[in-house]
Amino acid sequence: MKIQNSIKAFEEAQKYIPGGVDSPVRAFKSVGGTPVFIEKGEGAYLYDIDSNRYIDYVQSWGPLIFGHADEKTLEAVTETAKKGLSFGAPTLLETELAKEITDLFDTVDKVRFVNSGTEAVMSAIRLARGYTGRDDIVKFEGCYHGHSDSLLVQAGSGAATFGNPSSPGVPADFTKHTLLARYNDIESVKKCFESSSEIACVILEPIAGNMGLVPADEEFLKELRSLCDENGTLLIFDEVMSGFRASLKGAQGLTDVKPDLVTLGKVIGGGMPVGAFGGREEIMNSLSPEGPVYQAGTLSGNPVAMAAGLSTIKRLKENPDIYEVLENRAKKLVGGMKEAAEKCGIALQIDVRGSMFGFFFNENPVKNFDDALKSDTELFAKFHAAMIERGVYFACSQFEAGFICTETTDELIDETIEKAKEVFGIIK
Ligand code: HOZ
Repeated sequence: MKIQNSIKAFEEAQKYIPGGVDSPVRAFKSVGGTPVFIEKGEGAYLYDIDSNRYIDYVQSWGPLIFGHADEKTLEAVTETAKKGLSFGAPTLLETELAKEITDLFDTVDKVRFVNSGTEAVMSAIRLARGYTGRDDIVKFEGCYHGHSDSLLVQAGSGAATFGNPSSPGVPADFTKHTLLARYNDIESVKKCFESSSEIACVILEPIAGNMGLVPADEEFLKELRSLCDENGTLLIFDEVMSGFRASLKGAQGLTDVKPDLVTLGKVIGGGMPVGAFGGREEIMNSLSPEGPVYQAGTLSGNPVAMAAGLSTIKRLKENPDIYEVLENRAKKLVGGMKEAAEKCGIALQIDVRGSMFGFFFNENPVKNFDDALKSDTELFAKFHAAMIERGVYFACSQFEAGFICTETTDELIDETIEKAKEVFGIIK
C-alpha cells in the first residue's frame, strides 16, 4: 500500500503543528508508522489522500453512528448553515434538542450545551462543587474525562497511550482535590470517603471507553450509588462516549442505577462539536444566570451543531431497533476475531456494549486500568499496522474503544474477520 502523500503531509504538518496533530492519539505514536491523512469519508469507509480505502471502526471516535457524510445529517447542517453560522443568541434548535434529551433520560430535567466533552465534564464538576459547597472529587484510574486540569490524573485515552496518565503543567494544587479510586473496586471508593468528608462528586464512565472498553459491574454501580447517597455526594455518569452508543439511553439504558448528573458529547453532535451536561432541576438551577455557578460560551448551542445533533437523535429515537442490529454486528466482529486469534494461540479479551466494542491482547479478563495496562501493546501495534495495510482502520491505541455504524454491513464484518485471520497468522 502506498501512503507517500500521507508521509509528506505528516512531515509538513509537524513543522507547523506540535506532533503534526491536534489531538495526540492521532499521531500513531503507540502503534508506529505514519498516520494516514484523510481525504473523505463515505458511510463505513474512509479514504486517505493516497486514494486508499479503509473500513473505518473509529467513526471519528464515536460521533458518527450513521456513518460518514450521512445524507440526512448533511442536509440538516447545510440548510441551517444557509441561515447563518452562529448568533451567540438563543435559537429554537437548542430547546428542541434539550427537549429530546430530557425526554429520554429520567434523571435529566434540564441540560446545557457546550462545545466538547472536555467542556461538558469540566462544567459538570464545577456545578457539583458549587451545588454541594465541597471541593473534593473522586475519579477512577483509566477513566478519561477530557483534558481539564483536575481530571488529568491517572487518565485514560491519549494520556494512557503515551504512558503519562497525568500531565506537567497541571499544578499539584489543582489536583489535590482529586481522589483516585480503582474501577470496579468499591473498597477503593470507600477509602476515599474515609479520607474525606468533603467529596462533592464521584465521576466515572459507567462504560469506560478510554482504557479500551471496560464496563462497570452492576453491583459496583449500585454500591457506588449507595455510598454517594450516604455521604451527600453527587454521582456523575460521563456518557460522552457511551451516550447514544451503548443504547439509546447510553449506559443508563443498561443499568438501574441513576446518576445525579450526566455528561454527553460525540453522538449528540452528529459529527459537529457538541457537548452537554444535564441533571435534576434543583441541581441545574444552580447554574448562572439562575444560580451562582458560572459557565458560558460564545459558540455554545451553535445552531449548525444543534441541527446535526437533532437530526441524529430524532432518527435514533424513531429507530431504536438500530441498537440491536449494531450490537449483533459488533458481537460478530469481535467474536470472529477472538476465534481467529485463539486458533493462532493469541489470547484476546473482547467485550461489546451496543455499537461500542473492545478487544485486548491480554490473557486475563480486564476489569480495571491495571488489567488493561497488562495488555500486549506490541502485539496490538503489529496487528494495527497489518490491518491498516489491508484496508481496515482500527483505533490507533490499545486503550481506545471501537465503533460500528449503521453502514458497517455484515459483509464488511466478514471481510474484516477474514483479514484479521490472515494477520493473526502472521503476527503470532
Ligand atoms: N480522546 C479521544 C478518544 N478517546 C481522541 C480524540 C481524537 O484524537 O480525535
